[in-house]
Amino acid sequence: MTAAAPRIVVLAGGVGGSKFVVGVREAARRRWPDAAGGTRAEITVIANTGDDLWLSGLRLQPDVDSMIYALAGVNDTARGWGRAGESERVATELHAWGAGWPWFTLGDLDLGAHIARTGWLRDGASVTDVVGRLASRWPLGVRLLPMTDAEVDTHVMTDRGRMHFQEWWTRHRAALPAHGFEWPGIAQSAPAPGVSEVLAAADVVLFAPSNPVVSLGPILAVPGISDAVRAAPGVVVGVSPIIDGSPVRGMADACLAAVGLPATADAVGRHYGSRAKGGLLDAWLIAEEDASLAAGLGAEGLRAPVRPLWMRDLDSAAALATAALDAHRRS
Ligand code: FO1
Repeated sequence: MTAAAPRIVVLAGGVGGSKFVVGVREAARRRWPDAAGGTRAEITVIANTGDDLWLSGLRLQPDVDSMIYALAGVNDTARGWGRAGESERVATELHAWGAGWPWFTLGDLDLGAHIARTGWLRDGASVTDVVGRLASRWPLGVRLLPMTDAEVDTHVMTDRGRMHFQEWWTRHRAALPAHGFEWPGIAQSAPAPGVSEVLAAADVVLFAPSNPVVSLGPILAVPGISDAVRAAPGVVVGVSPIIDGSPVRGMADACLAAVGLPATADAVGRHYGSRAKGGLLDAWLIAEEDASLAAGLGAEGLRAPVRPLWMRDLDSAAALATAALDAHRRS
């Protein structure tokens, strides 16, 4: 990476991804401050839209909204999704009408975003435009791009048939045996405007410690994005979402099992692969608890610096982001 303020691109899912992006923003503010309390670094987040869904006539974008709410500091940190100080008057009415899903709650404040988004989409705006308009409400300090303008909602193949990802995740808590995931239409989709360009100009590309199957998986499955990462001129660094055989958060282990991958930091690192060998990463940050895996990954061409990966607060998230930004330096 150059000594000047860098161009940083982060591939990220929702809640875990947004914690990491908040850390990246903080790390950049500390190292490359500007006069206004922000950063001279350019941070672009490419967000997963595979979690998106239509419900009660509204378009929901859970990962985009988690990212916006966390960067704006209006997220519900205790529950892990949605807005802080939320109420559920409309949801109570919807449930009384038998509308929507009884296991999926649309908070009143959150509904404001869904209604605004759906209205703009109905008026003909693209997903990129809508994400930009939602993100402009607060000074987030990052540019937020959806991975694609196409609708490519995740479907899960289960013992009880095919269902939308949100039904499997939220209603069944990912406990229903799953055999795979599909993103109908993704093969015909294209990166959203700006995605290929920011990757081609990036000094560093970071893979957030997001779910490798259903968060980063769809981003990388949009035709052109994996190739753009492989061709990126800067360093590409991933952060393991698995520590000591367990997901840092969420139910990534169920997703990994469904695609036949063990929930280990080295299996996920190999899944992305080393750029030197046709894969995606130059370095893969693994936790101190997984230090014994570093040598094996290194022997296969994937450098695996061992760092503290837990994001407990802003300082630890910024320290992790700094470690990722510095991973190109030999240690
Ligand atoms: N997660 C839940 O566990 N229960 C819910 O009722 C729920 C509602 C919800 C509404 C809007 C939204 O943007 C997200 C919501 N989530 C809910 C979170 C979401 O299902 C997942 O955690 C993410 O999509 C996975 O990244």
